[in-house]
Amino acid sequence: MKYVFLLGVLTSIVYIKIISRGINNVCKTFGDYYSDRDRNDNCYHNPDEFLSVPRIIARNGYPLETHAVTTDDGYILTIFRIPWGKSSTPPKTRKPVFIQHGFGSNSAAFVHRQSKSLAFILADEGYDVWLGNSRGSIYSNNHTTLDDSNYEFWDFTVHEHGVFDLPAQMSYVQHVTQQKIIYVGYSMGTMAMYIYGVTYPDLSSKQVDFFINLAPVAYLNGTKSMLRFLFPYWLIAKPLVDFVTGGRFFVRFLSRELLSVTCYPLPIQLKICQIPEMILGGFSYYQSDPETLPISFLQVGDLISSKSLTHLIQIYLSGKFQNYDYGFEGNKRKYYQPEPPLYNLSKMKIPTHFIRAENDLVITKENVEYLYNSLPEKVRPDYIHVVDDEYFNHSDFVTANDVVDLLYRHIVKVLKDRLV
Ligand SMILES: *[C@@H]1O[C@H](CO)[C@@H](O)[C@H](O)[C@H]1NC(C)=O
Ligand SMILES: *[C@@H]1O[C@H](CO)[C@@H](O)[C@H](O)[C@H]1NC(C)=O
Ligand SMILES: *[C@@H]1O[C@H](CO)[C@@H](O)[C@H](O)[C@H]1NC(C)=O
Ligand SMILES: *[C@H]1O[C@@H](CO)[C@H](O)[C@@H](O)[C@@H]1NC(C)=O
Repeated sequence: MKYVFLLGVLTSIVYIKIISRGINNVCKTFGDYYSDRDRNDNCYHNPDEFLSVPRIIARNGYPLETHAVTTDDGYILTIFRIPWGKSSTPPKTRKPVFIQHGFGSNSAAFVHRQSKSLAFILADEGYDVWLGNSRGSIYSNNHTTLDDSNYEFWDFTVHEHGVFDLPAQMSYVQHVTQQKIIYVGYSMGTMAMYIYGVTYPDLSSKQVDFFINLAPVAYLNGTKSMLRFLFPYWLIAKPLVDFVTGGRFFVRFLSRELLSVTCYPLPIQLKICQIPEMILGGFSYYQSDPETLPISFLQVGDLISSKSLTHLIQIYLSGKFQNYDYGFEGNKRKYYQPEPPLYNLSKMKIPTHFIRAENDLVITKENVEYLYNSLPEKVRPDYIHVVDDEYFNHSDFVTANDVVDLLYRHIVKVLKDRLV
C-alpha cells in the first residue's frame, strides 16, 4: 500500500516536472518535449509566442517600418514593411511584394516561423515586403469615428476588404514605392483581390503587376471541409453569437494564455488541439513542425467579423461568387434587385499565378479549376501549380514543416522568372 502511494507521488512529480513550462518552450523534435526541456540542448526559448509582429520582425534581425492607411469608410489599417533583407545593404529600388493573410488571421502568419517565414525569405531574396492586416485584426482595429465595441464596426465582410481596404493599401504602397506591386494572397486574401480586381479593373491593373494565388478562392461550393455540415446551423446561431460578441468572430475560442496551457507542452496536447483545424483544412500530422507549431498555434488566429463567415457560407451554399445576400427585401433596398449581384470575373485585368494543394479540404481542385476557367484568357496562368505533396493541406501554406522547399522556393522562382 505504502509503495503504491509512493509510486503515485513519484509519477505525479515526474508528470508535473514534464508539463511545468520552465524556460525553454520549443524543441527540435516532438520527442524532446517529453524531456527536461530546460536541460535539453535540442530545446530553447523562443519569445515569438507572445510578441507582436513588429517585435518579431525586429528580433529576427530585419528592418521594419510601420505604416497606417485610412480607408474611404474610415478604418485605419496597419501595414508592416520589411524594406530589405537581413544581411544586405539597402539598395536603390526593390520590387514591392504585398502579402495578404487569410480568414481570421493577421500578418503574423508570414513572420512567426523564423527562417521558414515567407516575409523573411522574400526580403532576403531582394524584395521590398509589405504585410497587410485585415480590418478587425489586432493591428487594424481603429476607425476614425467608430469604436471596435460598436456593432457597426464589425459590419463588414471580404467585400469591404476588396472594395475599401485593398484600394487604400495598394494606392499607398504604390505612392511610397513609385512602382507596381506584386500581390501574394493566401485563401481569403485571394478572394479580396478578385473583388478588388473586378470592382476597379482599370485602377487595380495600374497598381498591381502580378497576383500570386496561394489556395485561390472565389467559389466554395466544392468544399469538403467537415465544417460544411455546421454551416446551415451557423446561419441560425449567428444572431446569438452577435448578441454575445457584438459582431466579432474569433477563430480560436480560448485566449492565448489559456491555449498555451491547454495545448502545451506535450505533443499529445498539441495533436488534440490541432483536430479542429484539421477538420477544417485536411487531416494528417506528418507536416507538423515540432519547432514552430507551438508558436503558430498562439500567433496565427485573430478577430474577424461574424458577418464575414456568413458571407463565405452564402458563397458556399449558392455556388456563386456573389455579394452579401441580405434577403429578398434587403437586396432590393441595397442592390435594387432581389438577388445579390455576382462579382464578374471576366473583368479581371491582373495576370495571375495559381498554387493549390491536393489535400486542401477548403479550397478544392474543382473550385480552383472553376475559378481558373472563369478568368479571361489573358490573365489566366498557363497551368495550375499543385504543391508536390499529396497530403499538403489548407494550413500547410503557413505552417508545414517543409513549407520552404515545397512552396516558398517555388514562389521565389516564379517571381524571378517574371522579373528578369
Ligand atoms: C489605435 O489608436 C489608439 C489610440 O489612438 C492607439 O493607442 C493604438 O496604438 C492604435 N492601434 C493601432 C493598431 O494602430
Ligand atoms: C459549383 O457551382 C458551379 C456553378 O456556380 C457548378 O458549375 C459546379 O458544378 C459546382 N461544383 C460543385 C462541386 O458542386
Ligand atoms: C461581365 O464582364 C464582361 C467584360 O466586361 C462583360 O462583357 C459581361 O457582359 C459581364 N457580364 C455580366 C453578367 O455582367
Ligand atoms: C495539416 O494540418 C496541420 C495542422 O492542422 C498539421 O500540422 C500538418 O501536419 C498537416 N499536414 C500534413 C501534410 O500532414
